[in-house]
Amino acid sequence: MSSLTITPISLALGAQISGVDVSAPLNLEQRDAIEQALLKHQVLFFRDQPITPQQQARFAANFGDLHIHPIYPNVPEQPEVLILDTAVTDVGDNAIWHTDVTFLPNPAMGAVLSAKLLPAVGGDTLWASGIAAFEALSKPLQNLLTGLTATHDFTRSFPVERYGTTPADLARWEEARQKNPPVSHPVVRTHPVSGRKSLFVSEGFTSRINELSGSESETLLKFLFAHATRPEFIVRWRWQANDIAFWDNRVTQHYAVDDYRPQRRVMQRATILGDVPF
Ligand SMILES: O=C(O)CCC(=O)C(=O)O
Ligand SMILES: [Fe+2]
Repeated sequence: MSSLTITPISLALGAQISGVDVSAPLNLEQRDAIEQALLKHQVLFFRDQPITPQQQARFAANFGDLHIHPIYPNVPEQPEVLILDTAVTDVGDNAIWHTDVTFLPNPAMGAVLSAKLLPAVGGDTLWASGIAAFEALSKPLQNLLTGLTATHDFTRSFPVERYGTTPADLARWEEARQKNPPVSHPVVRTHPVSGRKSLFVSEGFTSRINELSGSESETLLKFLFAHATRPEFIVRWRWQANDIAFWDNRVTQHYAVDDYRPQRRVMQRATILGDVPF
């Protein structure tokens, strides 16, 4: 038996987990208990978990292959761990509701984020449950959305104006853009393990609903972006240094509140690849 303690912190999603050392190798029971908790609570929070990039990558790799981000800087000796440091990168693109890397044909199943340096106050992160959002829609709208597909576009969150300011950055951005052409995903995604249905569009990357006219798509997406992020479907996390968040990126979106600058904030993320959404 694993000795995890799971304390829900909101009704739609989010639970705090104690009784495990994330920096150490997990045994099978611990791994499975964490996976079960993730399926149920969608985002897990662990307190007081100082962790090296190597340990973070090892923890994340319990749940799948890791992704190397095309744009964000990474830890040189552990490139699967990216660095979000306000002293290095304009991280403002995370202050928009988004699901990570949905510009990939197989977006992340999850991500593990570690808080390294925090402002005295501010810099919270919010997660929203796409399952709660979908279930709250009326049946007719659920039926309309099921079967539709949407385009997810890398350049919505990584526009050339912000990521191509020097010739070297421009070359990196251009390569990333060519390697990540727009992709289509279902508007309503079925969780590959739990079978639960989730709204799978987000402002960060979703540019249009393919089967609708331009103005229909624009209006419906505007509604869905607002609906998906209603307070009822959200958990807000107030970070302490050495906290770790682990979210199910298949059924959630998140928003990093950009209210603390010019204070510095440093986070590190390991991103776990998932399967092709259906
Ligand atoms: O900095 C944060 O709190 C979250 C940033 C983010 O969007 C991510 O790590 O995927
Ligand atoms: Fe993100």
